Amino acid sequence: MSNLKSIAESVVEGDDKKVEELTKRAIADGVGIAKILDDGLIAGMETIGELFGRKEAFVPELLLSARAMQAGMKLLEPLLVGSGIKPIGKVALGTVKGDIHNIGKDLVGIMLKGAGFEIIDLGVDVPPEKFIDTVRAGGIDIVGMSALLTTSMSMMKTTIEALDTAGLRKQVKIIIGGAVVTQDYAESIGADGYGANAAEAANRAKKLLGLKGDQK
Ligand code: B1M
Repeated sequence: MSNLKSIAESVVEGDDKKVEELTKRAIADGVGIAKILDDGLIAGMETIGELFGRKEAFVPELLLSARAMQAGMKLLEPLLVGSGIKPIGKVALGTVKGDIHNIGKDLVGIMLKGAGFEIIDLGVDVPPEKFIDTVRAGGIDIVGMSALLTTSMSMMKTTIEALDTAGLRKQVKIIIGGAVVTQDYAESIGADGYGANAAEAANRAKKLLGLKGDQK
């Protein structure tokens, strides 16, 4: 079995120690970071998600898998993040109110940091008022929102409307994403950009600020 497949399986099994060990080995072997993420960590989360969808896995297993994925992400983060360079922009990033999924958001944060952005991580279950307060405090170029649930998706629209009502909408670009979100949905609620995955989110963010979007 390839190391990446083992990483994916260990994420499914929720074995954080094994994920850590195998991720370390993959890094030492010179496997690309994007490959470790896509074919190892994310592939594992996708599998546990499918099992959950078929009622063959339950919330405790999902939590263990999430913890295992994060053990791998912790090792990849420093490799993705540039050091000592002046930020190219500031992003306020959060998972919207009613939604506590953080893995995709964190991954987007890591990729944005790697692309040179400073990140204000607002966490999960973020109400519109918190986005508003953060933008009002100044210095934010982009608001990034994540949603994984059909039920929390509409909170993105609510947040954009709230920013508009507060007179702050025009001073920021808004980018959204998450498993349930699509380009069409982003356009329909007046977001400026959509990312299908973390790398795309980073490219999109750069383009929104008029910077070159190409990304490793
Ligand atoms: Co939840 N969950 N969950 N869950 N969970 C999903 C999302 C679900 C699809 C599972 C399923 O039914 N197959 C389903 C949603 C169905 C729907 O609404 N359409 C679901 C459900 C129903 C629920 C609960 C309601 C379950 C319950 O309690 N009965 C509950 C809701 C809690 C809440 O939020 N209020 C719940 C809870 C949980 C756990 C806490 C157990 C756990 C989260 C742990 C954590 O985050 N710390 C969990 C997990 C792990 C999942 C799955 C299995 C994996 C999510 C994940 O981390 N994926 C998920 C099934 C699945 O997606 N296959 C599922 C990996 C991550 C890297 O992908 O987040 O999509 P993702 O991010 C991607 C892109 O979407 C994009 O880039 C990322 C990297 O490529 N992206 C952006 C994300 N944000 C972006 C922002 C951007 C741009 C791109 O711009 C700013």
